[in-house]
Amino acid sequence: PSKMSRRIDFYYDIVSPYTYLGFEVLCRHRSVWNLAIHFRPFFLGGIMKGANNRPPATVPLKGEHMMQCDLPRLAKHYSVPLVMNDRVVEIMFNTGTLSTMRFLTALQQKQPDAVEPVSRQLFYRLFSSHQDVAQPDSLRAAAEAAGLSADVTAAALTDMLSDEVKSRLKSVTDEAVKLGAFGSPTFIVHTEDGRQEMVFGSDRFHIIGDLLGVEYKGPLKQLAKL
Ligand code: GSH
Repeated sequence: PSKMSRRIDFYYDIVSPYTYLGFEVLCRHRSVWNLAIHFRPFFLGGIMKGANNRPPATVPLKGEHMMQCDLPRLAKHYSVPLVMNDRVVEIMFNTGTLSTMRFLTALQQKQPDAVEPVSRQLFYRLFSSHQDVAQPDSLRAAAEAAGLSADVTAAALTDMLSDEVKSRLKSVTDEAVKLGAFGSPTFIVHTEDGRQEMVFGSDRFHIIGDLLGVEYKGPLKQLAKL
């Protein structure tokens, strides 16, 4: 990142469909807005606990609206290949993403440049091809699709089981709660005059633009290479 780049810390969990939208749209703005994006994988379950929040879909009508209307509309608007179905819901609410986020945390430690492409593959697996993202074989497949070597992937699969990685994920999650996070995606926008502003949601890019002093010109529909 150049001296002049604008910094955004992106706190996220793969489990969240709105976060998939936010992740892709943020990455599309990297060159347009000259962003230095710092990826901060966290665990949304821990955020919910720490913030005493509940997933929005625990209100049945809201959950149904998100699944049937809001997310399909947004996927089209942002041109992100997200398709909600029962399999996704089962993974979101039953399997969860604790091991997924531990894997990304392990990668972050030794191979920080791998975090973005592997996250993209994991989002794609969960929300487009509707495949598992928790088992070691699934993590390996996502890492391979992102172009990681077998050695790097094997090391991360071992590291993710260590106390160090587990507590690192916990401390990033706690740090996010301290910064005011109550859900995903959470952006910490570093303003020109040195403030840090918390922004929640994939639907606030116009506000992020305001905070950075740049114009949001829409979702930039071109897809990142998978
Ligand atoms: N309006 C936001 C957006 O468009 O991105 C909604 C994002 C959202 O609902 N995220 C969920 C969450 O953490 C996870 S999928 N919600 C916490 C909350 O709404 O309090």
